[in-house]
Amino acid sequence: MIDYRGWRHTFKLDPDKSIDDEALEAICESGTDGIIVGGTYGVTFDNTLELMSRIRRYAVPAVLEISSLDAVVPGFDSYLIPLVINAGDPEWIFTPHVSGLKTYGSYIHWDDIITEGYLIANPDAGVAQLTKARSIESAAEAKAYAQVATKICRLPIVYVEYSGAYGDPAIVRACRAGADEAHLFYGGGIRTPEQAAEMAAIADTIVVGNVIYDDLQAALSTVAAVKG
Ligand code: 1GP
Repeated sequence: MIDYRGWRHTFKLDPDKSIDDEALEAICESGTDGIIVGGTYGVTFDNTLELMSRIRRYAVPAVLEISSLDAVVPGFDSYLIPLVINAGDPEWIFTPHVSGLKTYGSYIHWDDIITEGYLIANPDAGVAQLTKARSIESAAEAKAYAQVATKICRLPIVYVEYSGAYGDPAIVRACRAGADEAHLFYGGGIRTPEQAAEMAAIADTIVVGNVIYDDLQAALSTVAAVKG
């Protein structure tokens, strides 16, 4: 299993978005700790395989965050399995996991599986709409969700997901408190070194996604802000 516990910075690449070879090289050789491959819509076996094989030209660790059972591609270093702890649609809690185990159960190397308690904090994110995520009403509630993930379900990771919007540091801090010794990922709306540093001061690992496709240099500047 990949040792994500030492990760401070990651880039998340979406198989449904195009990235040219030069930009991909810059991302993979940026000094980031790892690449997460994942997305909400349009993720297929073929586009995931294609992206993985291109990333594999580089030494950087690569993990797949599974969001579609049709797009489980062998060959990643590890597999992140999200459990959406504030899913409002109960179908999203364990139904996909049961289907996945029925289909792939005998092929799974359990040492390569990393489970994340996924807390969707931006109601406008695609994944919030897909899972009908319940909104987080207060910092106390955010802390309680993180405790559900780590103290009740004993998950090793809490991932605070603000995908597409920069998050509220008070909410992320509350998750930090609730997550206690568990590993805290933060992702969402990081576009500047200052934002990267601010969230990296709270979370163990920050995840930088969309800005890669809008402003590559801004994306690259987040690495030194965290690891510099
Ligand atoms: C998305 O958490 C990641 O799953 C990163 O968010 O794309 O907004 O950077 P952004």
